Amino acid sequence: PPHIPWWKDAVVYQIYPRSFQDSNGDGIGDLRGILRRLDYLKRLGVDVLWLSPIYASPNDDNGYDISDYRAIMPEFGTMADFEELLREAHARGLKIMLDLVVNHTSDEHPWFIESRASPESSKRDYYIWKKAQNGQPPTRWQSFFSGSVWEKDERSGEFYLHLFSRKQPDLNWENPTVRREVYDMMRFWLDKGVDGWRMDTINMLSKPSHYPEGRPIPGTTLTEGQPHFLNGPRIHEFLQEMHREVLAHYDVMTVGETPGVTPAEGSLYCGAERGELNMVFHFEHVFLGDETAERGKWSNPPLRLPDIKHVLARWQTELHGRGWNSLYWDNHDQPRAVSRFGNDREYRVESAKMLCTVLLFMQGTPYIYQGQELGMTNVSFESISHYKDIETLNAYKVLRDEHGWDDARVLAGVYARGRDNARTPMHWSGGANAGFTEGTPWIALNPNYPDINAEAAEADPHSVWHHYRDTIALRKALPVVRDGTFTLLDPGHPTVFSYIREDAHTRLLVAGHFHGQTETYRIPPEFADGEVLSNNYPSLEGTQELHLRPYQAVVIRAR
Ligand code: ISL
Ligand code: CA
Repeated sequence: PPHIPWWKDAVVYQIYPRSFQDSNGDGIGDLRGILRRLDYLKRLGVDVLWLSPIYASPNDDNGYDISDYRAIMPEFGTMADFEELLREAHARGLKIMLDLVVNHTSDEHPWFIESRASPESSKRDYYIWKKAQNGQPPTRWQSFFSGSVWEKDERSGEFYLHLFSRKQPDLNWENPTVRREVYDMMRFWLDKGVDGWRMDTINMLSKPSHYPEGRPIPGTTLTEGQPHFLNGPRIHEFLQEMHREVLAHYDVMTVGETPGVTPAEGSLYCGAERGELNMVFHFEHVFLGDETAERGKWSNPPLRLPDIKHVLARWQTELHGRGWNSLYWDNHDQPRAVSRFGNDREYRVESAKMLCTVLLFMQGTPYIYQGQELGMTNVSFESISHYKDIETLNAYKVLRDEHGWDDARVLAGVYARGRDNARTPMHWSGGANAGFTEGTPWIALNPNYPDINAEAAEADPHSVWHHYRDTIALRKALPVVRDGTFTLLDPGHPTVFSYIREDAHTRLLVAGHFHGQTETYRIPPEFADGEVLSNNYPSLEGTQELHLRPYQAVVIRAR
């Protein structure tokens, strides 16, 4: 039989350590907190834990701004804590992936401090410095976190590039010494026994040799630089080098975060024979409509299910047999999926389960973000003063001061799409601070924790949690989910997402209803008398004409 890499059978659980579990009462989640919850994760049935960054950081962007790649953030614990966590995870058969953030460092990293000290510094070329032309930087590209991507350094009068905040200067991947430093650092962690990497903004590493001006962004003096820095000229060369130098020598899994990548581009990153990555996170389903909306995601353009289905189906079919998909709805940068794609009020439980079913039965490696297994929801804090996320706070200022949006309009965007929706503390119990901390949490809790929490969910056999656990177990028992083909049914249907998974032995029909009304839905005849393997309702009405209840989801095996 062909060799099947372990990560094709794995289910990954993402931990945002700051918000997962505090162990010492300072209000900040930490490594010993994660240690305390390993048995919970084992009971859920996941295989791999991806930890968002745990390294030393001034926390301008909650750890995505690293000041020492080989040290643990003191707020999260010590290296001994990390080694214990890794040991205890492995003892339970759980693997641990770390976040590799090497497009940029913190401006407080010693490399940047030295680089900035003088144009003659031996580290100058570790970053991307440009001389001013008539006092101006090379382009007017907009940063992901608002404002220009160029920051003037008063000492030399030169500008440095930062695609994210000004405290996240971009590394210069053209410099072979930088690449060697990164590879050494990766070996440092892999030699400790780390099982893989999630690679932050990995398709932005290779910058163009010139800095052409981008398309103007209406209503601003800035331009769109993304076409020039996404999937840059040497990106595949760099990743193949990283693979040759480092990854090929370890049995690890890799997933690249690649905003703006299409299936054709994606298969260049994860094509089985290319020696780059195992899989990528694309953003086509979560950024739908943002491109053309005024002020992008903050306008929260309406979603159309046929568009979502089209995107997901294309990734399924175009990567089948070529690369490998990652499957996700939620992560630490996205609003809670049950609030965005489901109904977080009267059908919260049903819709959270439905989203679980349609996601986990596609081909690929699923990623579950902490709290998703409880059906945790978005939060609406009453004022901006409760928000912590740099992207949200910067956008708030720009939308008010430069675009003239009133408070209510900006907050509507924040409520719908802001990153802090996903970053409120994990709900462990209905007790004080949801069992997250005995101190004051670093960010306010979602007030619905008395109803939505892990303790209650584990005790209730009809909870979202049990649906996740059962669905994980079911997908593992059915090789067709890993290997079979994917065929989308009824692409234009406005509220039902249904598809067929098929191999030589098994045919499965998966159908999820994205609406709060009952819908009559006709299925192919061979499933009419099929076996219902999964259902988020106690029963299913109809045989060939299904009467799908609000947010009902079923999996039927043809006899
Ligand atoms: O968060 C986004 C939209 O709200 C994305 O545009 C995001 O900035 C992009 O996907 C890159 O994200 C990653 O790198 C950032 C960090 O802030 C994110 O948390 C991380 O996932 C910079 O390191
Ligand atoms: Ca703590």
